[in-house]
Amino acid sequence: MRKDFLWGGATAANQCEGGWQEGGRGMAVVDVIPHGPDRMPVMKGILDYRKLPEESNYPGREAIDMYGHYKEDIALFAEMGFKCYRFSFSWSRIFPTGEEREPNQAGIQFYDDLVNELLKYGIEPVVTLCHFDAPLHLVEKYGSWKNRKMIELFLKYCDVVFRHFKGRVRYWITFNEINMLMHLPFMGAGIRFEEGEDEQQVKYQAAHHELVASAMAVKLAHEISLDFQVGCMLAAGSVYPYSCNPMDVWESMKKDRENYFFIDVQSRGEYPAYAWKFFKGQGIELEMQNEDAKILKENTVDFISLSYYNSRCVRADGQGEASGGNVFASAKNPYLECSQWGWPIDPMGFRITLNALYDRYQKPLFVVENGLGAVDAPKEDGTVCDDYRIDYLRSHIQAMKAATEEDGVDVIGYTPWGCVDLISATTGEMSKRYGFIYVDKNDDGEGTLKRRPKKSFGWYRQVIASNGKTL
Ligand code: BGP
Repeated sequence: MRKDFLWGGATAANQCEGGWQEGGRGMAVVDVIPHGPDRMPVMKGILDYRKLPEESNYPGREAIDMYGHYKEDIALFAEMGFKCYRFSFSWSRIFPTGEEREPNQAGIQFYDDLVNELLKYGIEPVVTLCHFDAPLHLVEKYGSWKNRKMIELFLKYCDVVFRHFKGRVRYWITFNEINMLMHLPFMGAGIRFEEGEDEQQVKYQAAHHELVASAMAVKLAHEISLDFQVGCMLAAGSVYPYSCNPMDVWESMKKDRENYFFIDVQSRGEYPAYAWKFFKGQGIELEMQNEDAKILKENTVDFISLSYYNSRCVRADGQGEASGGNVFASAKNPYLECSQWGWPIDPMGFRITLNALYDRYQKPLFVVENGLGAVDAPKEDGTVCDDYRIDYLRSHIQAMKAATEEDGVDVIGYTPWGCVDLISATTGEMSKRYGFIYVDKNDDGEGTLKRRPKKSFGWYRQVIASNGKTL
């Protein structure tokens, strides 16, 4: 691994920060996404959160209260030897409605303190600008990313944080898992469908707005500081053909392109030919402005960040058993074991995915999410022996090492997801844990929020200390 490899961990405001009414923060979409059976329909934008029963429970509102615990959490990250920490700014903490002229000083102050705390330990901050938490006011007033107005509001927010954190934050990621917009449009981009709306049309129009906003953010960042590195972020995982039947192979190529589409625009700077043909075939007509093509072309990303949890698999006949895996419908791959939540476990797929992305884009890759969501059962004395998590991470780090050392892929960092236990995005559960640090809280929201290192904590510390040699 490179000497300056960025070992660390990742979280996001929407799943760990809490403090939803502290310091003048405005409401964000995450505050109205409930736990329980209504969660999926709300995240998909087909159930209006305003119609939810009053007693609904919204786990993101308190989450693990990192707002009140960040010093303690960062001290633990430092103890593990983190070189970097990926987290997100909550847009509505800085601009509570998204429309204020001036930022909320208390919000800026919170991130000042957090960033300074990281720097105190020599931990490089990696900031996601928007991770599943569009300001709710903008959803209500403009329909969120359906509306081009969002570009200007997003850039105002970027302008403030880029200038304010210049010299302290170097790595920026525009939109977390930008392709999630296609699967969970409300969570991903604040999109709620109205009766009779053509969902595909709406989603691709919103995607266009995000893609232009992302490119304009790259432009702005580079104008403000030559030192800034700005990346896109893909929910990655190569799609395998179920068999060598050419129809399965073709189907897998099409499925891969549904995801590559976003990065093709953000990294190569233009809509790929297959996308234009697809839009035509589907009757999708995008409203674009004259300057958009130039903006996209001239402001491509500096690096490509990605999450990898599992590979996917597809068969053209649509038959056979289905499998889970982060809302990406997939055929069940008979060669792979699955996690307790039905997500396939495929370290070799990680190597394949890294190679595929590097072949396609030839830009540095930053793995900003990877990990195993599992139930942890603390013993009487509170210790958690999470060998299953260690096994998952070990095999994936081995695969990443093979991709870099044997295949020549340029990977600049690795930040396992949910380095401290937090709320699951897809299920809203606390019991789907990823962390090296156990947080005492259950799915009903009860617990002391006390933090405690798990067995994997010590294991990961020595991985970092040996730059990935001791696994
Ligand atoms: C990614 C998200 C994260 C995180 C992760 C794990 O899609 O970027 O926010 O939640 O998936 O998913 P889950 O929490 O559903 O297990």
